[in-house]
Amino acid sequence: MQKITVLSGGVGGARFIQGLLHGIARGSLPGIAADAEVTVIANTADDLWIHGLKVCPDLDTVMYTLGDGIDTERGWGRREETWSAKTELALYGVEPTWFGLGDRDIATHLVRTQMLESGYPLSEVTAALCRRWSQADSWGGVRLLPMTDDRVETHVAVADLEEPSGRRVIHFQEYWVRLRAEVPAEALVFVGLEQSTPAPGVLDAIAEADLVILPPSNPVVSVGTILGVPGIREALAGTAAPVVGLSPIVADTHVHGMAKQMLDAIGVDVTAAAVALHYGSRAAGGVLDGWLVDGSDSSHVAAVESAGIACAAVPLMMTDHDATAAMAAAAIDLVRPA
Ligand code: FO1
Repeated sequence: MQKITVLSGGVGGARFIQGLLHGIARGSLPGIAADAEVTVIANTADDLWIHGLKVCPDLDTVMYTLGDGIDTERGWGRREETWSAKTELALYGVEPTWFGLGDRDIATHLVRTQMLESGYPLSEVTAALCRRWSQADSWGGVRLLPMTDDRVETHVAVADLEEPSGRRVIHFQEYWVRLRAEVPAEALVFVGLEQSTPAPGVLDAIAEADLVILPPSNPVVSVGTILGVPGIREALAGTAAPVVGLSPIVADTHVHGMAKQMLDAIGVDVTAAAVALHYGSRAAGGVLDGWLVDGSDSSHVAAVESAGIACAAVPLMMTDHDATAAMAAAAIDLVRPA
């Protein structure tokens, strides 16, 4: 039984996983059998407590997407959603009103919050929630793990002239949802990350994998935070599996989300090559054996290769499951033993 492990954020990662599962089912991935098992290690640093509920956007986006409950327009939250509770909260004048919890989505957060408060770790809560969503044909036998059971939150420092320090630190969700990432992120703080430990099953999923994939999720606040959990980078450096990534940066900008603003915040150039070098080649103590860039970035291939990372330029737009499966096939081809 072949094991594929994917380190994923939310929307982009979930879309990639759908294409990967499509390719496995169709047998279009070189050397990958139709019964290959996929484990997803999801970012939890986007998580936040809001209105007394624990919300896990990246876990829920992967869960709803593979479980066929996602709203495909928004890319997050439930389809056929209603917003009565959100409207009532606003009528009570309860803040924050900028983060919308749909009525169906709230049920997920109620189950999660009750279980956490009863002492269940996030990994067991996630497994319990997935018992419902894994019934869907589109689930593809995926095992979904949080990167850690510990509380980790990405906070963003933004300029604020009313503050004596000239800065204010806000939760990542406020930066993304309320400010729409329209102001520079001056610094990032990953609260709790250094003290966190990998959730049960995470290190084994990397050590026992036949292939590890870094999908085109945000390299700083999604894949970057997963790599920041102590022990995970070491597990990637040590696994016998080849590790291959796909660039989230195409033609010097992000395809969606806010990767540009996040890379600016940590001083990494917003190019397909710079992100590969940021992850680092395995030979030089980093994590990558291979890196796919988009056709429009073929000029970056040489720089990536000279860093000791195999590289190819292929179309990286996940326009449909076939296109995404072709990306997965190209990634596997890049690192497959000859
Ligand atoms: N994104 C928005 O732009 N507006 C929202 O009101 C919003 C609410 C929300 C609720 C639950 C959830 O799981 C995700 C939600 N998101 C919302 C998306 C979220 O900000 C993103 O999925 C990730 O955190 C960013 O990668």
